[in-house]
Amino acid sequence: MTDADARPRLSTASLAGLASDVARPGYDRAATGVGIVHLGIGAFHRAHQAAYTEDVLSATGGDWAIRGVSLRSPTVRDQLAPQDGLYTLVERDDSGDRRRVIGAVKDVLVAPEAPAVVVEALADPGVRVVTLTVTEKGYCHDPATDALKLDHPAIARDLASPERPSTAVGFLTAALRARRAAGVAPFTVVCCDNLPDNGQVVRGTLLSFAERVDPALAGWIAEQVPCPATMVDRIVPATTPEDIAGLAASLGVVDQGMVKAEPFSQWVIEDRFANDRPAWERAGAMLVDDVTPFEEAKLRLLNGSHSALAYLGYLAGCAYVHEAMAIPALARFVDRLMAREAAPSLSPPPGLDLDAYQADLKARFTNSALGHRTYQIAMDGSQKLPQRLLNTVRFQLQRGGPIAALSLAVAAWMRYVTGRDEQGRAIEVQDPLAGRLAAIARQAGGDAAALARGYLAVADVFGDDLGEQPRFVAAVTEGLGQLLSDGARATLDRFMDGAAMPGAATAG
Ligand code: CS2
Repeated sequence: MTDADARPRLSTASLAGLASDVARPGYDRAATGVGIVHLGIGAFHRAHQAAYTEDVLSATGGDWAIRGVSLRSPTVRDQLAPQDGLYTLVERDDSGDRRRVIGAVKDVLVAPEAPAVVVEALADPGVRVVTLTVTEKGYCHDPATDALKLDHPAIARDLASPERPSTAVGFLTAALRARRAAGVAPFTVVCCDNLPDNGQVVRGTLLSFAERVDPALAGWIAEQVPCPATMVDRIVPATTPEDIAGLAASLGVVDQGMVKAEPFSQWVIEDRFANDRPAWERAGAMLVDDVTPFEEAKLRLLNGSHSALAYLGYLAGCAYVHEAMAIPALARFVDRLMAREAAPSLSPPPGLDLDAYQADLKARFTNSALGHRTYQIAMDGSQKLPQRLLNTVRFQLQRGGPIAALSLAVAAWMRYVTGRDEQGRAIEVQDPLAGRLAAIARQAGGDAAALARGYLAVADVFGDDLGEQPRFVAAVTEGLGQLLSDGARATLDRFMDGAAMPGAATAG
């Protein structure tokens, strides 16, 4: 970065000097008012919803600029403020890079520095849409039941001082309360996190929170605030210092806010808004009546495979997803997980060809230019497993269907969260339940059955039901035993050779 540091920063002033193949805002940024507040302005938002909004601004204009909010750290604000909010989206695959400068983000607020300013921004009558990417754990809900966790420390704090919130649901409530008091119409809340029925999750947590602050407000929200469901899809690995240095060398300006993504992108949105909305369909988004079948297909096929690749791949020594896909037994395992176990649990919407969808996913996972870390996907597994793998297990158990691959993927998560890799090195497990998961590992002391029992008793993840399902318990325990004694590569080889585990014996 020392070389790159001497170059000017990307900004309104340096924009004109960029190479002609770099796309840039095709509308008057200064004249565009804010219409969207986004909570959780990480790389995913900048590579996904902001890119769709950018296309809409170029196509139709309108006051749809985005005011970003970081709920925790000042990093993104500090990257974007010196750049007038501009950043480059690098679409990258093995054929090269396509670069676009995105101008849709007007500015970024840092919530912990000034919560009242964020409430005010959300209460602004010009804001008609609030989008969120706060990750699964950001809803502070029980992933097994979807209920807001009232004993979550941040929720308890926000309920005690609702006018100085720190959580997404706290901010939404404070802002809606201010809008209602001022006679301003509510905004539409658009959840863009990978949760099943994500509109319902945000609505449920919002109502449960608001009910405790002011029941009349909760009634108003129930009646007036639409929370459409969405399915969001684009692989967006974390930006590295090498990415920034490489872009600086090719652009001639330093962009500390750059994001990289695969070329593929999809957004399916339930068309239910309180007032007007950006014409996102002009940018390729699908506006539909029912998002559920798209969301389930994506969670169970894409994200389910991703988590399996992350845990098994990490254990097998692969830093990146494309490396995990290069292990033949693991690539075949993913095939089997998708085709035999996950796909039959889905009711695809008309026009969605599940076979073609799976083939595309496998191609996307082999993108070796992107550099998507298994460690990044492995994070927060306790919040991801239910919708990615366990709901599929439930479906298959009910009909006596195959669960072998699903069970091995779950066992790999368990092996991973013990916090030791196959060489005995520590894994820094990032998960809201990390402490509890580590304590279970310590207690079980390497005994597969005790370990599986301990983890299956975590109801936040497995509900009250799955630990009582003998087929699932047996398959997970056997998989975990093999992973502990033989390692991921040998376990996968044996699994794919068919000398399989109990789950495979029945129907599968
Ligand atoms: C990934 C997702 O990090 C993860 O858990 O599975 O972020 C995935 O890349 C996106 O959902 C793709 O749309």
